[in-house]
Amino acid sequence: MGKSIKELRNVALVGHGGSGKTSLSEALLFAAGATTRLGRVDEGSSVMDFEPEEVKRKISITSAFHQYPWKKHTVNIIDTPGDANFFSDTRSCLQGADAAIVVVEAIDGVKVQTEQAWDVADQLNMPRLVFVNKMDRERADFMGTLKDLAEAFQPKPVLLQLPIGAEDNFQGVVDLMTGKAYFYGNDGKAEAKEIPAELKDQVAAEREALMENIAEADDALLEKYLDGEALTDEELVQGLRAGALTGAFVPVLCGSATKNIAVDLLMDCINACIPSPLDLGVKTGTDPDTQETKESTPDPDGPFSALVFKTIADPYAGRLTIFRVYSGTLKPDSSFYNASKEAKERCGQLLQIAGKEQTSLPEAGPGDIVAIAKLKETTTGDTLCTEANKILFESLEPLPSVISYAIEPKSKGDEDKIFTSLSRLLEEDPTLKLDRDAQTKEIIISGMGQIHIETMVEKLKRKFGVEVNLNTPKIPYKETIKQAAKGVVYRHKKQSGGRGQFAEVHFDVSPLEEGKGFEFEQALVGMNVPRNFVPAVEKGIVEAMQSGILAGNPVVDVKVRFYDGKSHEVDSSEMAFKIAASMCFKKGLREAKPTMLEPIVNLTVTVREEYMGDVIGDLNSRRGKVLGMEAKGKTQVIRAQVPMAEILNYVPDLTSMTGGRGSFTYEFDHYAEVPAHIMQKIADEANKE
Ligand SMILES: Nc1nc2c(ncn2[C@@H]2O[C@H](COP(=O)(O)OP(=O)(O)O)[C@@H](O)[C@H]2O)c(=O)[nH]1
Ligand SMILES: [Mg+2]
Repeated sequence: MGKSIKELRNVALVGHGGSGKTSLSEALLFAAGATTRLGRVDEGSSVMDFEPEEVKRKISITSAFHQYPWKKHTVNIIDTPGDANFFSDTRSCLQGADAAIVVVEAIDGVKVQTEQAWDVADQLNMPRLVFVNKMDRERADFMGTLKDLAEAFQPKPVLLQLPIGAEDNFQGVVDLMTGKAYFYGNDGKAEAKEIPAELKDQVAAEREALMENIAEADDALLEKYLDGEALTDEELVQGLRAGALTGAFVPVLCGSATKNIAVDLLMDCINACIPSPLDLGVKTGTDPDTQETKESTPDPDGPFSALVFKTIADPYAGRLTIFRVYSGTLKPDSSFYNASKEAKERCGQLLQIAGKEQTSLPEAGPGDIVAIAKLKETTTGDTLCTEANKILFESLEPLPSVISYAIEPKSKGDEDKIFTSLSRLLEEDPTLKLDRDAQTKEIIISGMGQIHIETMVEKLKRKFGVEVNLNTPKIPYKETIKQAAKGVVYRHKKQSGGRGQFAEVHFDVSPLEEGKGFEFEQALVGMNVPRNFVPAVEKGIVEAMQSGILAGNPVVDVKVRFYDGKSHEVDSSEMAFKIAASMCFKKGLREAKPTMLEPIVNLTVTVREEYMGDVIGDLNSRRGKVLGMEAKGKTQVIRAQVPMAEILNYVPDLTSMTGGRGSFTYEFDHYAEVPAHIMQKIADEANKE
């Protein structure tokens, strides 16, 4: 299709999980003739939710791409996941769109994920439309939903339609712009009819309100309107577009995705009220060499520039990089520059993604969303450009991971495979983190939530044939001492026929400052111990330090002064001294008030004001210390220090405490002594093993 940039639209569907984004995508594609049957999430026939993990759960896990033609326009749609577990992908993919269609249910209206998506659209300064879906469902309440929207959001929602009927009786909508009533049959085709008598007054009032809203967004129109002159249809259409583009207001439409009602009107509105890449104008970045501000113009003849907002790991086709072009034209089999990685890249085919299908494109210009396979260096968030005209765009940072599991292969020996295949999955999902704990030796995988990690495990099996178990990670406790033990003596003596074993060592064992680790001082005088046994003594201590006397954790921050001992001409050996040293060290620990240390993290919790009391109370019960609070708009940021062991399960707990209106990040800070009663529990647990 010959397309012009002016007639190109890039929209992302966002909103809470289950609001009908994927169903609406299917309806858009079907109504525009881009698909031949209406895909259904419930029947697993959706072209957008095609990944097996999505079909199984009937939810979107990763953003999907498609496009449709409508009345001379080409529209790229990005169907994003609504679930908090996958919100990082939603955020990232919003960067590929020029506007957001916020899908809400006519039943429950605004939910947490609606707010979060709205916030990201704010952050990206993105125009949006609201589609009130599921008007056919029982309890559908359009005006109630509108009230909900108006209370929750700025810019203000402005009605473009009124529904005709609701629930079982939802038949269509009145278009307030044209004053026409559209009734829909089972085939999704509209028939224009008289406005039902009972709606006439409401239509007149809402049309007046719409005109006023449009006029208010434009000074010239406002003047005319205040003078009592009616705005022409053309003025209304232009004013509506202008107001929607500048974000003076947010147009609200309604319908039913699964019954395909009023979806064609939504498509008209996407054409009419969403910016083209030309409307967006220049995209600002920086010159990586001079750090000066630089701009990309949506000109197909300019230098090429693009932002990568998603990567897909495919075990067969390799890595797939998805980006949005801001300027210039890219051709297949050409080379370009990755300004973020400071690396040259070469591409083969340019691909357009439509659900799970990929077709090759002859070229890609401003506004296009394109995929390239097998780039070497490029990852999500990178800016692509030309080496002669370098530019760097800002991109949203991936959200920090908040939940960790220890991952182990089901079959022994698959450990390396876990690492190689997981690192491929990490490429497509920057919120996943992989680590090996130096102390516990566990492989730790971190992510956004339990379902996030579980779907990753399923993908690992499906894509790479690796099966794993998930466990609660072990806490890397440490052991140390609180006071010195002077003159600790241990004699190792064994006489079992033939040559015996004999060694005696005298130690002072004393605590060191936190973080100092281990210090060994050789302070022998006289010839009681031949000096060639000293290294064996140190080795014996170092080995004993691997496993403390309380619960077998590594011992830290201890000094041993080796000042005397005894030896035997025949029976003393390195082995004997090593054993003596190790036993003497343990004896010393026992006499030196041994204790256990646990990792403490710095925790930052962001919650709505009204939940602050509950969250702080809960932190106290987790042995947390609240360090401070700070108000940020309607939210409070709480900073606290909490033992790591107490926040292993914080994700679901915070979610249930705050109805999902809370988030947190944490990072390791220091080690601190474990309270005695808890120490006993840890020791009992460890000694059971
Ligand atoms: N009755 C009714 N159900 C709908 C409508 N749109 C979606 N659904 C159902 O709502 C559920 C969630 O839909 P889905 O498209 O997966 O929502 P998403 O999570 O926002 O992508 C599915 O069971 C759909 O069949 C609608 O307009 N009317
Ligand atoms: Mg979905």
